[in-house]
Amino acid sequence: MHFDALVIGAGFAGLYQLHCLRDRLGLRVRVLEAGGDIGGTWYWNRYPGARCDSESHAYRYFFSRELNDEWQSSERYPGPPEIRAYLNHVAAKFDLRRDIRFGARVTAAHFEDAANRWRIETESGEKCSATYLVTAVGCLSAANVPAIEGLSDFGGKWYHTGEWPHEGVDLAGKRVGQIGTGSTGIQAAPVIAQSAAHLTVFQRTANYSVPARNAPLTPEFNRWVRENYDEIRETTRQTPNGHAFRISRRNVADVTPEERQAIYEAAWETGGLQFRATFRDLLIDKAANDTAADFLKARIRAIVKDPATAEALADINHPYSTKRPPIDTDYFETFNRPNVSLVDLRAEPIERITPKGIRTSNREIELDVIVFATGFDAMTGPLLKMDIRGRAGRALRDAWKAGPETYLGLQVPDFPNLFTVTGPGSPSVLTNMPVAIEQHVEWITDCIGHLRSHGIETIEASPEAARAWGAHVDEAANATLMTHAKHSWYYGANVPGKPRVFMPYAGGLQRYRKICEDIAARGYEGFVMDRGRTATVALTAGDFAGAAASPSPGV
Ligand code: N01
Repeated sequence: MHFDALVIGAGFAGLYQLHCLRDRLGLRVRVLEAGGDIGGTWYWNRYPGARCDSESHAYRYFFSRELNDEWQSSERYPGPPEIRAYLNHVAAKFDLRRDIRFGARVTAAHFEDAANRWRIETESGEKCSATYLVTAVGCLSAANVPAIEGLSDFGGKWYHTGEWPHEGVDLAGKRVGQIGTGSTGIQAAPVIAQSAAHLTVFQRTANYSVPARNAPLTPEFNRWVRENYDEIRETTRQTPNGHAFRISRRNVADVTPEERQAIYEAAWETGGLQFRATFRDLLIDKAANDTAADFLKARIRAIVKDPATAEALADINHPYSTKRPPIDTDYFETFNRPNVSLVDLRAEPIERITPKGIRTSNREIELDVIVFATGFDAMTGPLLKMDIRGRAGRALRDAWKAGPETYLGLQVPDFPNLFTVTGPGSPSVLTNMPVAIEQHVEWITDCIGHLRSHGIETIEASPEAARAWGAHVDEAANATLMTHAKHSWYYGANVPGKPRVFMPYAGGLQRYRKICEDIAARGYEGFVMDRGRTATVALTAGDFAGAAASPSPGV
């Protein structure tokens, strides 16, 4: 069957892309979704303690005031069931389900030069084709289970948090080992500890965390959200990271040490990702960052009673927020429970998994369940899992051998009419995702509308523009302290053999939006239409100058 557009994925991105292409442009669209229902990341991530770190009033679509008016969130941070309920409401309101095929995992997408179309194949062998292919596969959807020797011999059960069984896992009375202390592990450990007989947390890298301070939302707050839709929406569009809070304009050095302490204490009490918005230079000045890092380490030492455990948890070797900063509910407090212990893998690395548990260099720890909170093959992983081939059969895997090459994170040279929502090279994971998604989906919709109204058959990024954009993505990252955490997944460092390239765009979502708008207004500068029929303009990183000035500390 042939469609005007195929969209891969039915999460926040795929649902809105379907609505835009079908209902605004009038195209024939099909969404192919690997999961059994809509939800994307929230369909798969059902681990204990899973919750969104963005606040409910910002973690939503802003394209429809009516939709905003209709929806009431129950808590400050939405949990997966509430997010799925929200997306179900969206799907029903815009009648989206009829164009979504579930259980359809795309394995291959090949561009046919002669016919100017994409041929798509799913795992079950289903085939179809489309003029435009939009990937809405998420940035964090390819689970990363580290290749630790002996896993296949393990006599208990093991799970990755990103592929958690939908029926749940009964951990009551079980000895659980959790590997990983990123955002996911920090959410999961306190909840696992409540039911497990014993929880052992295996920590390779100590991490900062700020209390989330989740709470039910009052009717007054929900009324405020309805009545201030325009202002909230505007804030998410004007801030570097798409949240509904602004980053302070003051620098750390603008206040006295006492004032600074009071500011940090107030932010700690408020809780959430806003902690990093206390000063504008936290992500660009190491001395400024040290003051936040010291404050947070002191908090860990004050909370955790066992001095050795406190020291291992506070022994953090990257500046605050240079890896994605977690927020938590009682994470550090959890280590005061008698049924929780910490294994510091820097002192005693894992040697192997045994039939009975995990053996470190010092001892064997017996376990019934291993929870891998070990993250994802981020950003490129979900795309490279598929066999995507562009002009002349060129594989995306080959094109990206040295790291992802994109123009604006939206298109790849030699892959015509392929659009990558929140692709590498875009702000994506450094932002409150729905806001970045809306911006991409609307830009793609306008672009396809432009092609159709001008009788243009193909659009693709020019190699020069992609190179210039890549240089600018590097430049933007280098203007921040994020280069101090080269072992983060932002650099692909968590996946052995993955090229070490800073993948998201750190120049700020508001500035990125402006760059995308300007490029479109200049006739899609840097893109090649119908293979050269419309001239492209050669770009250099300097063409995006100034964009690195306002780094976006990320979600
Ligand atoms: O994954 P991570 P995550 N042996 O990669 C450790 C988003 N998110 O799932 O740092 C031992 O951050 C690894 O150690 P190290 C958010 O963007 C969003 O927690 O590599 N340990 C690390 O501690 C987040 O950033 C929400 O040394 C191993 C951990 O596993 C992203 O998802 C909620 C290991 C992995 O941390 C990913 O977070 C939760 C090994 N072999 C998450 N391999 C929202 O609110 C890895 N580790 C929307």
